[in-house]
Parts: sequence; structure tokens; C-alpha cells
Amino acid sequence: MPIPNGFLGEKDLNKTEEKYELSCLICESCGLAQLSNIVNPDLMFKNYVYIPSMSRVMMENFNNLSYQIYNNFNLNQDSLVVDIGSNDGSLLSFFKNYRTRVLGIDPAENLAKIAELKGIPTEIKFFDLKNAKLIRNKHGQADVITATNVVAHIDNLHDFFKGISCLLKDDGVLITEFPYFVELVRGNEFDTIYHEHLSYFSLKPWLKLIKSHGFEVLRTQKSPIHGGSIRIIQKKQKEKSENPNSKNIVNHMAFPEEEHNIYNRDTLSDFARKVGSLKIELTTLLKNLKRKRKKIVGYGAAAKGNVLTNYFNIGPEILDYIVDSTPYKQGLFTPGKHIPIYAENRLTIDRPDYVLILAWNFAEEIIKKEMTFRKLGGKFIIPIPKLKVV
Ligand code: JHZ
Repeated sequence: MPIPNGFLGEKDLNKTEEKYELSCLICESCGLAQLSNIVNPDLMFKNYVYIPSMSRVMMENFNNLSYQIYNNFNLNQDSLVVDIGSNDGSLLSFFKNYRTRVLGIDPAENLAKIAELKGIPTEIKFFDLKNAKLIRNKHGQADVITATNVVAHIDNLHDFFKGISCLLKDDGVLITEFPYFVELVRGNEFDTIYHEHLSYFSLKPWLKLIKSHGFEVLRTQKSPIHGGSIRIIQKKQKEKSENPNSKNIVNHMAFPEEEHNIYNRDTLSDFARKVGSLKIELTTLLKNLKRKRKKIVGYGAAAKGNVLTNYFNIGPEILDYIVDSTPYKQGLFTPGKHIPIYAENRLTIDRPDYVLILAWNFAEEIIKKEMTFRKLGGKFIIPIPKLKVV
């Protein structure tokens, strides 16, 4: 697979594109699923084209998160909120409304510039213990650290947690949000497995990890974001012994990981088989439509879409182009399959017959937005969790 956000300019289309092994393994002891091969993070994250602010749903999620944190943890104008993987400052911009102090940390130079323009100070760095010490010396310790959709991207999670311990005040809170491995398996979300995501967490390995770094859970919440995520609010353990309340919080939650057998080989083999069946179903549908001379395009040049098109061998002979609202992706071509990317309004001008929603996690939002396309007879194909034409 090429790297999932490795979009290409026209001048690069004839150059050889690097491909990297992509396989996901699971630890039979702790239940953590991880990639077997790690791509140099500089190649993937220094110049990043993904921004969450293109989705209304994502921004609402950030708005709710900031409201929840501000109100539950008595923040004030002196409080420091640090966001790891702050991207273009989307989440921190909501904290700015509450007038807390904010600091973003992100290795993407292009996005940090945008965040700075919004008035969000950003340290252009990967987050690790060494950088956490530098940041603590410069900005002081944080009252709140947020890390949404970022832990999956980190190779050395132990060093990451040491960094968190160093940067977070003793009575501070750490909020993490990440796609939930149980939903990945149950929802056939194979295309979210890609080089940027090194780990696929369920609660069992997460709790083991945080406990080994002296953290305990305060609260957990499920959310539908990115095909099913979990938000975990945690703090440093005060005593050496585990807080009995923390144990209760976790025990009484609806996280039926064992019940769904997600650590079982048969379940995982079945998941792989289902992906194989989806490949046949979807490519047969698309080829039949092409035979009937239907015009098909894609919606959402998501990283996951690049995995799906490459793995299912769906190229520009099937999808004329992909529309995407992200300005940094428009005018480029997808990695591997070289499908051109245009702005969303191309749909209205061009009126294709079918739109394959590659950003299926935003299917509802996209369909609502493109009501006119549907009213004029256009149809949407949603590949995941189950192939559907609407
Ligand atoms: P989306 C990203 O994955 C990258 P991707 C990252 N590695 C990660 O961890 C996961 O998220 C969780 C476009 N769009 O969010 C915007 C429209 O054009 O599914 C995006 O390019 N119109 C950080 O890339 C794409 O679709 C719209 O109305 O798989 C969605 O990408 C909407 C809603 C989206 O993430």
C-alpha cells in the first residue's frame, strides 16, 4: 500500500511511488492489535493534508468535548489546555471561547501555521518525553491534556505516557478519544487499518497501558465518530493502590469485548473473510454499473478511501474523480490509484449517476448536504459497514 495520505501532484504521477507493507497483528496476551511494519512518521505527518474541520459532525464533537471539560473540571482563565495532535487548532479554538490558555502540539508545519493564524500557539513537534520536558519548561504544566485520534499514531506509547506524566499537573485530567477496535471488527471497517494507525485499541489493552503508567479512569463514553470511538477521561492515581471506584466505573460499562469474541482467531478470520466478500460485492456492482454506462464518482478523499480503492483495485477507469471539501486535497491525485480530486461543487455541475461514499463514516452528513443530487435522481453507494445503495 502507498501511504494513505500520500496525495500526489500532477508532476509526480510518473515517478515511482513507494509502497509499504500493511499487515495487522493481534497480541494474544493483551489483546492489542498493531501493525507489523512502521513507516517513518516524518514521511506521513510533517506535511499533513487531513483536517477535521471539514466535517460539521467532527466540529460538533469538539464543541461538546470542550463544553464537557470546561464545565466538569472547573477551568478558568489561568488553566492550560494542551492538545496533542492539535492539527489546525480545531479543538482548541473552542477552548479559546472559554478564554482558557491553550497550546497545540503537532508535527505538521503546514497545519501549525493555520492554527497560529487562529491565535492558537502551536509547538511543531512530535510528542514524547524529551519534548514534553521542553514544553513544560517553556509553558508550565497542563490542567488538561487532550489527545483525540492521536494515540493510534504513536509508536512508543510508553514514552508518550511518560511525556504525559511529565506535562500533566498531578490533579490534571487526560482525555483520549480513539476508534474502538470492537467496532472496527464488527463494522467491517478494514479500511481504517493503514500505516498512520499503528495500534487498534479496545479497552482491555488500554487499561493495562494506563495502569502501568499510574493513571486511572474517571469516565468513559462511546461515540459514533469515525465508525465508533471511545472517549476516556483519566487522571493520575493518587495512591499506589487502585481506586476501587475506578474499577467499578470500568466493570459496569457496556464494553462487551469478550462477549463479541474479538480476541478470538475465528472472529478475526471471519472479519477477513467478510472483507473479501465485500470486495467481490462492491467491485461487481461497480463493474455492472459501468457496463450500463453509468457515471460513478467518489465522495471524500479520505485516507480510508485510499486504502479501499487500492485494496479493491478501484481506479479512475471506475471512479472518474473524487470530490472533497478539503482545499489541500483538491487538484491532487490519490496515492496508488491516481484518481483526481475536485471540489464538491463538481457534483452539481457534472451530475454523475452514482456517488461512492468513501468517507462512509460521514455518510449521513454527506447525504444531507447533497439532497439536491438525490432529488435529481442521483444515487449513493455506501460500502461500509454493509454495502448499500440509497
Ligand atoms: P475522514 C483521518 O482519516 C486521518 P480519514 C487520521 N489519521 C485519523 O486518525 C482518522 O481520521 C480518524 C471529506 N469530506 O475524516 C473530508 C468532504 O469532502 O473520514 C476528508 O477528506 N465533505 C487523523 O482521512 C474526508 O471526507 C464532507 O461533507 O480516513 C473524510 O475523512 C465531509 C463530512 C467530509 O478521515
